[in-house]
Amino acid sequence: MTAATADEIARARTILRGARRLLVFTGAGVSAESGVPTFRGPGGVWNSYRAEELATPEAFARDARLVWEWYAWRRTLVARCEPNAAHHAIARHVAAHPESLVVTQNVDGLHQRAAREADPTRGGTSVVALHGHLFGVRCTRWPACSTRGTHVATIDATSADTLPRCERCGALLRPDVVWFGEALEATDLEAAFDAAQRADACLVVGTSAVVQPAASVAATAARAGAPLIEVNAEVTPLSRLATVSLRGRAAELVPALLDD
Ligand code: BV8
Repeated sequence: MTAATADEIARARTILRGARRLLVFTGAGVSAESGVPTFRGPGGVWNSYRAEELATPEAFARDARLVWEWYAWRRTLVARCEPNAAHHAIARHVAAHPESLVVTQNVDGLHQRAAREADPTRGGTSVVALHGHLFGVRCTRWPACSTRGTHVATIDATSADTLPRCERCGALLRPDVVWFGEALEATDLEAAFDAAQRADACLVVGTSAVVQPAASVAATAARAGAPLIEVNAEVTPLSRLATVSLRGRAAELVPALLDD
């Protein structure tokens, strides 16, 4: 479905490859070709669920089993997914340009896996995951209880009694993600907006740019003077801020923009 012209790709490529401090901002669309469903648009998971039903602290307080069932399903699905050519091209570029940064809304961990493959030393520190980690959990009594970290074991959400519990205090564990109505980690926001202010170019891949405050990261970079290059299957609210807005698939366009 690539509608981007060779001239648009060439112009975008010149801008991106000339950047020393590239900010890469991504959403669910960068992982679509890895088999991870997007939230909005055709086949999006929000189509069969309403975000308010599942991705909120109120939903978890009302029905933790249902929310864990949804996250258990996504964990099982994402565990079978691999980073695609877009994740790898981004990781290679960022490994070769250490002042660059990936800021993602995705919780699937695919950027971090590609980053560790491209640069085992810097690896995951080149990725800021604004909305948390699908394979992370934290105690529902956090920060009073300090339990928080990676949890890859299968979640049994068949009943409230089989939901994961904190080994330290016995309280329920929750997914370590940012739900609607919850604040993002201050350190993540600071890193993201600092990178946006300092970027000399911004590549936006696969986001509908409707979720805040994340979507403001790319807009901040554009307003601070960084040329914005957008890769998306559709027009988004960021398209009008883009120097070049490319219609097409991330796994096809991103390597064409970044690879040698
Ligand atoms: C907060 C959880 C305050 C993890 C998610 C203004 C300012 C601040 C807040 C708000 C505001 N206005 C409204 C709000 C409230 C709310 C919000 O933004 N609502 C929206 C819906 C209007 N924001 C919040 O609640 C945030 N918190 O502000 O707290 C606060 C402050 C202090 C103290 C207390 C509270 C928290 C938001 C985080 C919500 N959590 N996920 C999880 O389970 O995943 S958001 C969810 O949406 C995902 O993280 C997802 O990544 C994110 C954004 O979606 P996208 O990534 O863009 O994905 P989408 O499917 O929408 O689009 C995919 C795109 O890819 C499409 O454009 C498609 O065309 C394209 N595409 C598809 N295939 C391809 C492709 N492109 C290229 N190639 C392809 N192959």
